[in-house]
Amino acid sequence: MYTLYYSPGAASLAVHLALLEVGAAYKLEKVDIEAGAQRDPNYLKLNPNGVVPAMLIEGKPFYEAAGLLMTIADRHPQAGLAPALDSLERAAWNQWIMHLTNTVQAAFRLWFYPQDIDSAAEAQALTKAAARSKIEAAWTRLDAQLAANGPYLLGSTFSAADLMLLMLMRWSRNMPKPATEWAALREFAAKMKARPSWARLYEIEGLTEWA
Ligand SMILES: N[C@@H](CCC(=O)N[C@@H](CS)C(=O)NCC(=O)O)C(=O)O
Repeated sequence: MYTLYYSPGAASLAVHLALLEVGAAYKLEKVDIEAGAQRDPNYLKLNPNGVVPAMLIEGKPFYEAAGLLMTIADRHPQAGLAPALDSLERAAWNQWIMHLTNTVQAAFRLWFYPQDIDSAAEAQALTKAAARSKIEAAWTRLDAQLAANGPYLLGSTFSAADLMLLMLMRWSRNMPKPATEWAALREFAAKMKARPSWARLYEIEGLTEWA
């Protein structure tokens, strides 16, 4: 049994999708980010970084969206979200999830929270411009990858890496140049959104945008 501490559409989304994909039993606890619940002392005991998600696995707290995603994939091998440990596909899977979290997701953090670097308005504008440029450069590379070797990040095999990519693409929906402006990424999103887990996620989290 898992308990996912989530906020609708936040970094918990990929983890929630993975739980749905593997068919695991789980409970949800909503963290009201707007109200600052992520900084509540009780929540900080679960995730001392004061961000969403956190997840209890057999009662013990863990955090970091990409790590949680990989853990779920490994704990439910029958769902096929993670390639075999000694395979080349696994090396590619590790590569993509790490790239998505430490490069693309990190740039999104700066896009959404430029005040992490400096609270002055001018500095925030500079940070956002740099984040946008990093995100768009990443879309260009990911689009080329999918165009040449898609339709998924591992080629013909769907995996947990695709859940991470879909979440990040969704985050770009209100940016000046959303990820769907890139043709192969657009096709990828359409394919991923046709999975039953996507509709179920929207229903449970109460999401409407970018359905
Ligand atoms: N590296 C973390 C980042 C998590 C993160 O930045 N979460 C955002 C929501 S998407 C959050 O909790 N924001 C509230 C805040 O920073 O106060 C992860 O992947 O779990």
